[in-house]
Amino acid sequence: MKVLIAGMDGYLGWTLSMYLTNRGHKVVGVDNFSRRKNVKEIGSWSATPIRNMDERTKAFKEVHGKNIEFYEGDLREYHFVRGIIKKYKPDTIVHFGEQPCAPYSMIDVDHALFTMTNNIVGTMNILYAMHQVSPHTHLLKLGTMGEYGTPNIDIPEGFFEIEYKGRKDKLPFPRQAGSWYHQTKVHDTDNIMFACKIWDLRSTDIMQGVVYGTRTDDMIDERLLTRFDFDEVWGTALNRFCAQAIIGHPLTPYGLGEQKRGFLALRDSMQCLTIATENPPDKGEYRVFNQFDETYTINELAETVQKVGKKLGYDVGIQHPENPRVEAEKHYYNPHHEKLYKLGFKPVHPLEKELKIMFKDLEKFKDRILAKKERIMPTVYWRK
Ligand code: NAD
Ligand code: USQ
Repeated sequence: MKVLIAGMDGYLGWTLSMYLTNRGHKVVGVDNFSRRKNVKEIGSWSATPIRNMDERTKAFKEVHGKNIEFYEGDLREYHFVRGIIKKYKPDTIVHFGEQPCAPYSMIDVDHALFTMTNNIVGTMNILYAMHQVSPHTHLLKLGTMGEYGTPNIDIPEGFFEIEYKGRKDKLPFPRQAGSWYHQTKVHDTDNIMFACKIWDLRSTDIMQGVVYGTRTDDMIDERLLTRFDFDEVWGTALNRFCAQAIIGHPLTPYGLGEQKRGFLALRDSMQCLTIATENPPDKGEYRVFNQFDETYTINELAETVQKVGKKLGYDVGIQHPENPRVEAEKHYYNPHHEKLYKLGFKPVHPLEKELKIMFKDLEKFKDRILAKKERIMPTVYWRK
């Protein structure tokens, strides 16, 4: 299949580009490198020393003998988006190309507006361009489990049957996002659903949980590593905890630490996205997959990292900083996730095994984590 990856330079984008190419797909990518710039802006960097895109694609060719094509460009520019989609007429567009970080979106009005416009405009441009020049293309769009929030009832995969005042309907499950970033995904969801309805486009909206991990099997050379963030703004929970354990910083479950989320390993995210790519929806179909492996409370994750760290000889402490976010710290959480399993998804590694791989990888970059140690404790508060 021909696959266009929007946001190819990112954590998931670079990883999927290699993964799909090695499965025989033809991959073309775009990115404007805003992630690299925005991480630098807050005084941080990736623990893994990531190469520039030219070096990455050359190293991939050298190591795996295959080509990955790349174009620098901004998804907010309609003519760029239309041009690339018209040229390649991809079977699938995997759309990662958004500002993905909740704390970054909560810094101030400028960061909130950047996140809103970047994410919503980029997705609108892709939808319009698909309609105009490539209506057969399948849009595989990265949304987030965080769109649903933490309601006191089970969370279905996108839609649910509801009876109200004696009448029944199948409706989109209510969204209750917890940051300006998560709100952009809700707006995208509405826009994609509408575009599928009026233009007969096809799309899979992936409600993905939090991804963790340092590698996939394609990264057999250090030049092929993907980024790995650990600071208070850009790092996600489990990745942060591993980096903290490596440098002897106490782990940081916020508040009570009983917040529950869906998680999946980077290699499992690749497997799921490949399954969705290779099993497209019908023309006019908008479908939702909840993409995660297991749910854990943040305390469970911290305790597991502590346990694995201790086995490997690290002295791992846990502290509970004041929660910088506005979120339920104790709540019901039971999201459904059957569709990907029905299509063949089999999670590859249990959590503890993946954590051991992460410890081993990150130990090599301990100095880079130590160098940004002052960027670990939270400074971005939702109620500031
Ligand atoms: P990332 O920031 O590493 O990757 C996104 C890439 O898109 C970056 O390289 C960035 O430079 C690029 N980009 C952003 N705006 C762009 C624009 N206007 N034009 C061109 N390129 C642009 O993020 P990630 O962690 O790889 O996440 C990828 C997607 O998956 C995001 O949409 C995110 O919201 C979603 N997601 C991520 C996770 C996770 O845990 N990493 C979980 C659920 C959903
Ligand atoms: N948390 C801590 N301590 C930390 C970091 C986080 O307790 O040091 C808590 C947060 O308060 C939150 C939970 O862990 O309750 C998850 O936070 P996170 O930073 O790991 O993830 P989140 O902000 O939700 O965002 C990440 C990705 C985003 C994706 C989302 C999936 O950055 O792109 O959309 O995970 S989900 O969480 O399902 O919405």
